[in-house]
Amino acid sequence: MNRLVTIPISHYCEKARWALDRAAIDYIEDQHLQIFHYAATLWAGGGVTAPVLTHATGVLPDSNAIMRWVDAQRRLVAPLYPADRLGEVEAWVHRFDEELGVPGRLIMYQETLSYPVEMVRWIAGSAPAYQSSIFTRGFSLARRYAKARLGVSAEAAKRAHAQCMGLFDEVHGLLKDGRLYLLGEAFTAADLAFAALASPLVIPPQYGIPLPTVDELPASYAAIARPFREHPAGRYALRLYETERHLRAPTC
Ligand SMILES: N[C@@H](CCC(=O)N[C@@H](CS)C(=O)NCC(=O)O)C(=O)O
Repeated sequence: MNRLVTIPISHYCEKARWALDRAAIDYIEDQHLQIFHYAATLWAGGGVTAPVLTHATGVLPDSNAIMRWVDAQRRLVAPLYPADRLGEVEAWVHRFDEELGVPGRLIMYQETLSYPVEMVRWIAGSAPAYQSSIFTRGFSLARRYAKARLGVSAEAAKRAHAQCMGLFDEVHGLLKDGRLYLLGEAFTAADLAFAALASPLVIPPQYGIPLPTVDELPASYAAIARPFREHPAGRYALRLYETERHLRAPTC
């Protein structure tokens, strides 16, 4: 059986989950909280980051490798990587990974690391209960670790905010001509990556694990999320979640 090792809240893991779900590929998800995931990803044959997918003949230690593998398993009418747009799709996915995934995650940590109990509830998914319990009790250590590993600070979050807003404006620029999807008329890995990686900013209700509503977020986080949700690119990400996240893609 395919096994996907994840950090449940991770939006890179969400990319992999979404791709597998969309192609109706069976898998077991093995969820672990941050730091605890190291044992699971390394044991699975991956590196220090999640997701890692183990399948019958190999190990894929990266969300983009997983999306590419999914495409190779099924002849989808709308593949994630259409052959005639490969370069463009890959370029957008790479940009979203670096310019949205990384700064969006930093904002999420900056805005939640002061709320240990709520945060652990939001990020836990179905990770083992002992992990949540240790995480909550050792939260000050986890907070220090997150700050050091990801460079979380108020100053960095401010820069991250400007970077994400700039990218949202750029995405809006693409969509202005009325196209249905980022590259035209078909959903691709670029759309999936944009919507999944925008999740910490737009908080989609259809995310792969239950998220708090915007009103349940700490006030300062909600004040950041609302303008992103109302931005045309944010509305686009929310629409993709609503219409595509739980859709099974037709095969040829
Ligand atoms: N390029 C990787 C990045 C994945 C990634 O950064 N995952 C984060 C979770 S959001 C992680 O596992 N971080 C753990 C760490 O860096 O210690 C992918 O797309 O799979």
